[in-house]
Amino acid sequence: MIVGELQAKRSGGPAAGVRATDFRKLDAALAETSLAMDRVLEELLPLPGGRHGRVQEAMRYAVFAGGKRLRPFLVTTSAKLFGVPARQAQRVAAALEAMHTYSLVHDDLPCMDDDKLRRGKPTTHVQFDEATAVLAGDALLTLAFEILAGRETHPSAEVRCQLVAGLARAAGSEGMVGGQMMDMRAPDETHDADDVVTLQRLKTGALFEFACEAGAILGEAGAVKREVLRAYARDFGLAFQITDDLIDSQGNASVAGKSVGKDQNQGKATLISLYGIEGARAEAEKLAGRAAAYLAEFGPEADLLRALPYRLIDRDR
Ligand code: GRG
Repeated sequence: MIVGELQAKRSGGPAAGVRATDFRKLDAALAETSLAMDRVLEELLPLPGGRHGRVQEAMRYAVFAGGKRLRPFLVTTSAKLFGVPARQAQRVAAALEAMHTYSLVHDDLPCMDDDKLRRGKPTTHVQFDEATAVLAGDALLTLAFEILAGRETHPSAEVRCQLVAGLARAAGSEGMVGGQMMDMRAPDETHDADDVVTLQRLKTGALFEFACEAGAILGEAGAVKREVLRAYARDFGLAFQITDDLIDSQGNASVAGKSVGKDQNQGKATLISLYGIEGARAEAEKLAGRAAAYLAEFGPEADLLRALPYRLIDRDR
């Protein structure tokens, strides 16, 4: 198990080489997922054609803008724990990436966060126009369900229904959309730490939870393993979000690939405004450790998942 070793390295212990090796393996696996995902998305996204080709161009622009493909990595890596065929996991991963991309396209619109830059490139509405960006987001959202419902995703209709229902719940008003609603209202309201955690768990965490649980759904795993993966994803997601906020607050646009300092300018409550930089960083470390510890249920086959939260909280350094 690598968790202890990773923690030892963090505190300057003797396992320095081990952590570097595990991070290297993880980086290689992330790069491999990214390439595989590009191939699968290339195949599943409609080719631009006809008088409506512009919306398909915008869908492709947003999907191939250079995202980290983290959610696909979580789907395919959790699916491997249950011996799920790669093709099935990749289809679910592609569906989730389509959903995630829709959320970013809409989040960047002038009526929401009004961002001009995403992943270091002009946002979709800047590159095309607002109406095209709204439609491209809508089409990506619906494409996600079309992929999940396809017979190639899993031979069992029951499993496909569970995937469709799981993604709908994670993305809807009790999940990501609900979190976005809270976020939109945030500057007008006061928030304590519990409110911020709820907001982040809905807005960012719900899709991560689905990503990890999807592997277990595909593998028709029992309730305990499903819940363990969800618990891992909840803490992982929060640690990830805190790190994203740290990057935003430190104003490094080249790391962020987007405009930074906006949370503070818009008066949004984050765990950084409540805990301070060092407090938030300590919280992210605690959550990363707890996320990894949830995976005690699994053996070394879960080592990449154990290393991932540590890798991600390292992004702001
Ligand atoms: C519009 C319904 C709707 C929801 C938007 C996810 C979201 C909700 C908004 C994104 C705002 C934001 C910057 C959140 C911080 C965490 C986050 C989700 C970052 C983007 O995810 P990454 O870093 O993105 O995985 P890449 O570009 O790598 O795919």
